[in-house]
Amino acid sequence: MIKIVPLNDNILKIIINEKESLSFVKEIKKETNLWDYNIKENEIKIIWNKEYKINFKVFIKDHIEIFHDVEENDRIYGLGEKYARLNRRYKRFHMWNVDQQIHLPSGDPTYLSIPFYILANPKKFLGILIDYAGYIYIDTGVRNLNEVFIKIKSDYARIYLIAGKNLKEILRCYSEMTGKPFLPPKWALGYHQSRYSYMDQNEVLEIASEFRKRKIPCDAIYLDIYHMNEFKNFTWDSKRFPNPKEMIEKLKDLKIKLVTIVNAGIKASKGYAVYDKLKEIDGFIKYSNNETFLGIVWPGICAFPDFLNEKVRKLWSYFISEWLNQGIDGIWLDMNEPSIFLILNKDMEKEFEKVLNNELSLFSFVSKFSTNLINKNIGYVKIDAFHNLNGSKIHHDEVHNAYPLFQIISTYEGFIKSNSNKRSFILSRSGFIGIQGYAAVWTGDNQADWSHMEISVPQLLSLGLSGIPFVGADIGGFSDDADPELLIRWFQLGAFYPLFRNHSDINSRRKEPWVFGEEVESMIKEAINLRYKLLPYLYKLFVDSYREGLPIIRPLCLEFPFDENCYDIDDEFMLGDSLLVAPILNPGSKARAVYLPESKWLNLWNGKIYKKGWNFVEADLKTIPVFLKENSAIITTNVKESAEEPWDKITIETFLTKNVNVKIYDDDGITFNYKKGEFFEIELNIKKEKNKLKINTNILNDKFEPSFNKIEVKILNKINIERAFLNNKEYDFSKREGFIFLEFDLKELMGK
Ligand code: MIG
Repeated sequence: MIKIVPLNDNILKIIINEKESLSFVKEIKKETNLWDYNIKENEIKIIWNKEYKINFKVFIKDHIEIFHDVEENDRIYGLGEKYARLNRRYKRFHMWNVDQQIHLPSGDPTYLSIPFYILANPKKFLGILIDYAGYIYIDTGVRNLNEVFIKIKSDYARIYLIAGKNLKEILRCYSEMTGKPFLPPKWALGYHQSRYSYMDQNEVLEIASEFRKRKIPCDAIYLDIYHMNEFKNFTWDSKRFPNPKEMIEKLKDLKIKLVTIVNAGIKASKGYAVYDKLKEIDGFIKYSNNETFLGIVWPGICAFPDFLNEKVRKLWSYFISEWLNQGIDGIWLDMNEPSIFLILNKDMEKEFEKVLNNELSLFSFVSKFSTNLINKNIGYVKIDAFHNLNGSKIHHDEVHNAYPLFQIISTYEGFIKSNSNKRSFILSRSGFIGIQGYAAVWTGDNQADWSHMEISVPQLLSLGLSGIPFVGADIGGFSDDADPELLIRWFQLGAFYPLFRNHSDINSRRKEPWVFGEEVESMIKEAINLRYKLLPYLYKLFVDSYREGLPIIRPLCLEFPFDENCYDIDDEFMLGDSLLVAPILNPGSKARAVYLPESKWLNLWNGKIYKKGWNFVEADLKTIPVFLKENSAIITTNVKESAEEPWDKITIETFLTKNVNVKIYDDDGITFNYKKGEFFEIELNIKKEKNKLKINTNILNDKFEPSFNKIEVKILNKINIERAFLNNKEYDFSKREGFIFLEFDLKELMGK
């Protein structure tokens, strides 16, 4: 049975075999007459606003098969973190969270699944969202060139079509349906240092003071699994970390936050309070015979909390809050696909002891028993087990992809329980539709290789087009050894990742900013400094993201949806709507070709101005090509050692030929008071009229006293100004090194 329900001007719902089931979508219903549709047996024809046409064929078997047509010049965007280029057309994808070790196009599925994509050409923007957390297969043009083929392993399906006038409108609608992104604390926008593993408390403090000594900004340090006792969540290894309280206090003095890893598997051992308490409420995933489902992960034999069960979420949020109460600032959720090395059986137990005693490597162990795996990859085991969803039994197959989401929501509740007015920071590897409301995402175990750095760009851009803005890849590559050039280039790119984190594997050479000596360090430091300089601009982008669901880094097609030249470009991107970044992605390259869309662009490094089209741009090892769009601006501040520090002075750096509008936003950076309106926002209009510079300000909200008082306007292009006006009164300006500056005092402006 197929049913069609237009929900509002942008959204139409297709129901195949109506059934009450888990949903990840909030429906917003409003009168609409923009949708025309027609169902004839298994064929559906849909027209939106008399403009966009799409036809579906639906076959209902023990699973559901759907075909829809694709126009010749349609691109397909989205589908989460897949290892594919930005345009996902002519590929095959599996939606099934796994611990994927192959970070190349052949490595599919990946850690996180988002069954949402957008068909786009300059005359059509149509999103398709499949509201189902079990296995889905999507063929974007292999079987039939001009057709998408979807197979849903289920006997029911709910599909939403989202139509909009451009890509931004689709993303706004998507985020209204699935949740707006959370606003992180300011510190989370700074630089994060991680390693698998900083082995003890002294090493952690050494790393922290190293940053301060070298005057390299840093906001967070991560503890990987070795902080735990026997890899048990929410415990400390008392030999390595004899005095966590003292360590945390010292880190606080250095203004460095602490983020600790938490794994999904719980060591199944009586006497371990976390296990006992979960067992007490019957809170683990179970086999059909009601026994606890067990698998092998780092701690050995593990049970898996049933996060679909509300009681479990409540208990877990309590564990999280107690853990945070020690002064821990962030939670890093790993292995939550869930990743399981092997399903346990009796002959393995003895052998696994050897792994725990370091007599056998985990990989030899896993390959020995790999007949148990669907695929040779770790973490791709079949979980033939059940959950308890509001009292009814539901097979894991039906909810697999949403398992991490429920864990994340419960972790978020733990933050609220610990301090109801403090913003959370959760970093998760796996996730599903809606994760953007609660957590940031990193792309897992990449390698120190140029190809992995390159693919991270379309990967992160696509996560943004899938509603998830706060994303990053491990800078330098997680496993294998980086060389100096790769590390420099990756830091230069990573300074623009929404999540700016360096992490590395236990078996790889270290990747902290200073590991290749002074010269390399100074170039890396410059990249980190650039990030801190851009924080006010970046913070405003996070606020826009929270308000509108927009990504922080954006493919060119998002900003220029009517310029088809932009549609397949994924080695350049926009940071917000003003900056275009063209990273160097190859060894030895000291220049590259850069496509610049409409308008003129100013090279931030040398002030050179470029025209629309393909340009050849030089970039020595110290430089990443970055361009400011004509009549736009960035907001910068002086570099500080941490992102929480007051901005004191703001500089609006603009490329002005006519007219620029710019907004600056500030709040306390750590509480939810902004939700009560306690933020500061000012809008400036900067105009060049012949030889006159005219600046008009408009305070949009002043219920928070901003962390800066001086605002300076700096014009980066050479123009001739003879007189300047601030809010229609003649005002002093200066000319230094060929640039025009105008500086004013905010308090004065506001008459305070
Ligand atoms: O099986 O905790 O992706 O970031 O360092 C590997 C150890 C487990 C995988 C994560 C990686 C982390 C590592 N973890």
